[in-house]
Amino acid sequence: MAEIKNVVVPDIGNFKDVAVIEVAVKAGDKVSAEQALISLETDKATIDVPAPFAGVVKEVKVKVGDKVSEGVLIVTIEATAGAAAAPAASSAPASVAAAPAPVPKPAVVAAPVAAAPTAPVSSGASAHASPSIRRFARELGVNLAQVGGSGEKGRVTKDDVQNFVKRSLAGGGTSTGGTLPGLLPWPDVDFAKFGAIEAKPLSRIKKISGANLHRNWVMIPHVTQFEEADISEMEAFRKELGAEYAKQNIKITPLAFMLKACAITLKHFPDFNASLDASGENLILKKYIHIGVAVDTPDGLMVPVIRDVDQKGIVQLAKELGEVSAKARDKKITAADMQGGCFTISSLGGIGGTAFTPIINAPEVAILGVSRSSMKPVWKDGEFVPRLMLPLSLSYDHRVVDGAAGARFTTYLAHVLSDMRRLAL
Ligand code: CAO
Repeated sequence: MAEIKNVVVPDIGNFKDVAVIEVAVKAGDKVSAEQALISLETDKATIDVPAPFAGVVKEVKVKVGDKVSEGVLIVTIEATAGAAAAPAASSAPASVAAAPAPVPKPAVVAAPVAAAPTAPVSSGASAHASPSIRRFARELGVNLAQVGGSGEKGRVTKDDVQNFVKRSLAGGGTSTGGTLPGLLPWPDVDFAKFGAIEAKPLSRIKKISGANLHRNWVMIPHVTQFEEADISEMEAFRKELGAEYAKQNIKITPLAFMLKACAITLKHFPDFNASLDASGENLILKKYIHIGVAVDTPDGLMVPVIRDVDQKGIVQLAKELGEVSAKARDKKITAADMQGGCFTISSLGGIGGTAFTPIINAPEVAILGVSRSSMKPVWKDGEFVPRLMLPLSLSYDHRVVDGAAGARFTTYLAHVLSDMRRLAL
């Protein structure tokens, strides 16, 4: 005959009178070994108490809100014939009907702490949920950070996860490209109620680049690192070179120097000249340096790629830059011209601004934003001297690049730009 065994609160360290925050089973439920029965919460951690063996729950002896300590009876379970105690407890006695069944090691997660206001991304680690709910969410591929918690103190419950999945499946396409799981739908406002309006359809390029930008913004945990490079010497040289090549109709802009400096820096930091593969588990390091350049056209943004930048000189790069931007603006650019990039430069220096946060061009790892240079007083050798400073904004994928590496990259890049000799290396 099947035995009915007691399951008690196992050793949970020094905690006493711990609150039951979730009861995951009821009488009649079939449970498997290790399945969570109840969740407990201390001020430091959330603990799942798992079933020590498979069987059918006969009685549940606790309810949400009860306070329990080690040894308190939680449930009774009629063990499935032949069910062995879970491995963690296999050496303990399991056959005496009235004796408490040995309970496997409880699953513990640290209690949530408030995420830093600047935390670039949430993987769900800061969501308030018990280990069993975390496991449930993981099995369904749900990011807990996106699920609103309706439980006590904002805790995410099983119902919250299920409702989230239902909402996500029901959230079909909208004019804004689909509702992201957990987000409110785009506001549908009758603007004409407030004054005259005119509808202007987005260009084809804007629609394509918009969808890409949206995906990249949502899927990549961006961090932007800012830096200023002293380009006083570089600018003097650029002007000289510019006068020389004007006759050949080659315009030497700061961007040609930026391309070269980035190629040198990418060589020095190979993890930036790389892409995550589709599985997200491998970084593909590239042995070539092709750099995309964002070009503003009347129809929208295009990013032609300049190949083997490390192997070309400033004049050649300036020439190619002129050619590709003209091609983009004349709508002659092909899909092949925009493929194969390892890194992107987006320069708004010809327009203005002091800094911005560019969006990474997936599957690249980083993008450099360049703003307008300006003369600034710089403290040098005991006095302020006027120097031409170029603002740089590097956005990088924080899954691949650590903050320290991001800062090293921009520092190195600024160094290369301020020391012309390094461009020749
Ligand atoms: N600081 C100061 N002046 C700068 C500068 C900088 N960082 N960068 C360029 N300039 C100057 C150039 O020297 C040039 O001056 P002159 O006409 O007096 O010689 C002027 O600004 C215009 O430069 P340009 O725009 O013709 O050339 P470029 O090589 O700097 O840029 C290109 C080429 C194609 C990148 C640019 O035309 C462009 O389209 N920029 C916009 C990119 C963009 O939209 N990015 C945003 C993407 S996210 O939406």
